[in-house]
Amino acid sequence: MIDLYTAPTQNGHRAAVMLEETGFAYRTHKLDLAAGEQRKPEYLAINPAGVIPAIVDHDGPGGKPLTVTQSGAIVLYLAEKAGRFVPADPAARAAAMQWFMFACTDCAGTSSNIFIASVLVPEKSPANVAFFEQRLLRFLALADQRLGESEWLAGELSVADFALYPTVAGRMALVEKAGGLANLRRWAAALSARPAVAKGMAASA
Ligand SMILES: N[C@@H](CCC(=O)N[C@@H](CS)C(=O)NCC(=O)O)C(=O)O
Repeated sequence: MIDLYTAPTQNGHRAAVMLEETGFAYRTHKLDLAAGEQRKPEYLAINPAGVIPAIVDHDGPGGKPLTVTQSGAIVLYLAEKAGRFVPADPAARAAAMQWFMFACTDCAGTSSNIFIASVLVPEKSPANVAFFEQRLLRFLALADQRLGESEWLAGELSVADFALYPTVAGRMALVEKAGGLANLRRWAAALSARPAVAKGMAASA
C-alpha cells in the first residue's frame, strides 16, 4: 500500500497519474494548501519541505517503508518499481530522460512561476505574468515540434509524457488562447482519453 499526500495542483496530479498508470494500491490524503496543512508537524514529519506531493510506500525496497518527495522522483520511482514506462534501449532511455527533465524543470517550473507571479508575489505585474506565459509557450512549442515527428515524446509512451501532461492540462486555456500547437493538443487529448490518466487527475482534484 502506498500513501499519497497531494492537492489539486500540477505537481500533485503528476504523482496521482503515475500511481494510476502503474496500478499500485494507494490511499489519497488531500491537503488543504490554502489552510496551511502542508506546514503541520504531522506532514512535516513526512516531507520537511512542507510541499506536496509525497508518497510513503509501505512495501519499499527490501520490504521497508520508503518516503519519496518531488513529483518527478515519484514518477521515476513508481515507473522503475513497476518496470514500465522507462525504455530499456539506452538511446531511447536517454531521450526519455531528456524530455522527462524538460517536463519537470523547464515546463513545470515555468508554469509554477506563472502562478507565483500572478497570485503569490506581493506586487503584481501583468507584464511579469505575460513574460512567464510566453516562456512556457516557447517550451511547449519545442514539445509540439517533437510531437510532430513522434507519437510520444520519447518515441514510446514513457515517464516523459506523464511528467509533462499535468502541466499542459493545467495550462490548456493558455495553449488554446495561443493557437497552433496542434501536435501538442493531439497528444494531450490522447493522454486524457487514457482511463488511468483521467482517474489520476480526478484522484488529486
Ligand atoms: N518541485 C516540487 C514542487 C513541490 C511544490 O512546490 N508543491 C506545491 C504545490 S504544486 C506546494 O505544496 N506548495 C505549498 C507551499 O509552498 O506552501 C515537486 O515537483 O514536487
